[in-house]
Amino acid sequence: MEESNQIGWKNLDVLLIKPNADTGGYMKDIFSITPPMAYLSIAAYMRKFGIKIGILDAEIEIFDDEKTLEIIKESDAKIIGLTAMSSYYKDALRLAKKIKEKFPDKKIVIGGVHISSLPKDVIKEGCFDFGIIGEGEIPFYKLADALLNKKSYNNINGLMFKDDEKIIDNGYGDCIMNLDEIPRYAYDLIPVEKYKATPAVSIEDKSITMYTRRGCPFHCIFCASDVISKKTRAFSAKRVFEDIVWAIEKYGIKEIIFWDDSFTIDRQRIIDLCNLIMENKLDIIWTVETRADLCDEELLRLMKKAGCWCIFFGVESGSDNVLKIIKKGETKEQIRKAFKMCYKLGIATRASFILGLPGDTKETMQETIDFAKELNSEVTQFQITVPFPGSELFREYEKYGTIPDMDFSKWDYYSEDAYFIPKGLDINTLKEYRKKAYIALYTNPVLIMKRIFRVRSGKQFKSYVKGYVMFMNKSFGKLFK
Ligand code: B12
Ligand code: SF4
Repeated sequence: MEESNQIGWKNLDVLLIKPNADTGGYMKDIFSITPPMAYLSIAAYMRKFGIKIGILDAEIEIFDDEKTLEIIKESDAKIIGLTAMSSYYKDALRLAKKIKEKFPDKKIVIGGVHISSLPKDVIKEGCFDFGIIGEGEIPFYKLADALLNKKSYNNINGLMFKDDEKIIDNGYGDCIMNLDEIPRYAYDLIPVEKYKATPAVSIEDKSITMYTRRGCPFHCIFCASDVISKKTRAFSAKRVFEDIVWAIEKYGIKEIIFWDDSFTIDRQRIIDLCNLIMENKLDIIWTVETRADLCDEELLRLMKKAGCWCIFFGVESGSDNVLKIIKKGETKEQIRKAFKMCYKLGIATRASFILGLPGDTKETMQETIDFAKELNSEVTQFQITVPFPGSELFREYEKYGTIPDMDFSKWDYYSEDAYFIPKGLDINTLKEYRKKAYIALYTNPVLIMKRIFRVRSGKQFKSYVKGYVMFMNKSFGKLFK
């Protein structure tokens, strides 16, 4: 097995591990694997204070648990960090149990969206020594400092742990208000060249992922975004620009994938960033994700000139009533307008729709399919609602419907099953409508031709063909089971 660690996993105080995923194999099929942004940020921050820290992404390295345990032994790290979204929690739990068994003296700390959503359930398991709730940089640094230097950790904000049988809950951790204080993300600790986004998202071979905001001021009921960051803030335009220049110089990067949930929240920041890119004639293209109501023609025109080739919109529904119930805070008209602007300016779009949302009926799901056809985005995806822990929908699902199976490891937007059934609907109807939706968008020659005519470059075309073939091979068959 080829080893590609950049700095080695030896002589460490702390080792951050992304466990190999036993579960979530389907996600692996569809998505290529993306860098662990949480670890890049935490490691960058902790290194500032002299903590020797490493990152092991067992998924990208294709290391099984036995190999991971070997690396832990070699690393000599006293503290092991694990991260988990809900779908991957079982993997973190499995690995934590093995670590505890083999190295009972190592302290295991879990952070991320799952523990922040269901902290007590996780701590009760007993194999994690500490949980960090919310953003990790400050609380984890304080905890590591305390453990390594034998200080007290009892009062660190953001910490949860068991003291005998009592659970100590110190609430949310402190967060860094000025994000520019976080040094450049520690990309040097991961094998950057191995990560690659799926073709529908990225068209260049050399791309890199960046995340330049924290928190979202909106509160859509199906989303768990605000479980980590309670305060919204962003890296400055100057800082983002410097990071792009660095990525170009260090790795020859040609494309940036900004994963921010709503990239254009702070309009002026984006204007400043676009101007910096253009004034300095950076040879870079980029893609973003944002909301339709945060777009206007002047801003989009500038973004296009500065290299933005594609925007991903979470449209969710074609029913204004459902959009209201899910607290999306947008209307169909606003969405329509944003897509028209993109097409006029030559910016490609990706659109995501959710079927089986609270309030959905057969009629509203048909409206969603019709709206998807009307928008006819270059790439359209349909999910069945997943009520992820941390979302209002998870907390209050009984108001809107039922959850048939609480095994989170199966929960995935792209799985063949349904994990939330709105009142008045059933699993088979949801599956039937998703099938109908994909047939409507992907077998209609007129819609396909219109999309082809909108393609702007050979690279874009090649990437879409690759994406379609991948999708057909890996997913379409499953949808029709
Ligand atoms: C970017 C993103 C993605 C990207 C990249 C993910 C990645 N590899 O990092 C992509 C598009 C690939 C993605 C995919 C998925 N995502 Co996603 N994603 C996000 C998003 C928008 C931002 C996450 C991020 O990078 N933040 C920036 C970093 C710096 O912050 P962070 O990860 O939260 O980490 C901080 C803390 O959580 C904490 N922390 C985290 N880990 C650890 C570990 C330790 C030891 C410590 C101390 C602290 C700590 O400290 C960090 C720094 O402050 C969030 C929404 C949001 N705003 O949080 C959804 C979100 C995390 N995703 C979500 C989901 C569901 C998914 C999918 C499962 C979707 C699906 N297929 O069904 C897939 C999983 C694919 C995969 N294999 O990872 C959900 C998770 C809900 C839940 N309860 O699990 C969220 C919350 C969005 C939502 N719908 O509600 N996602
Ligand atoms: S779906 Fe998007 S806009 Fe809505 S709360 Fe989540 S991140 Fe914010």
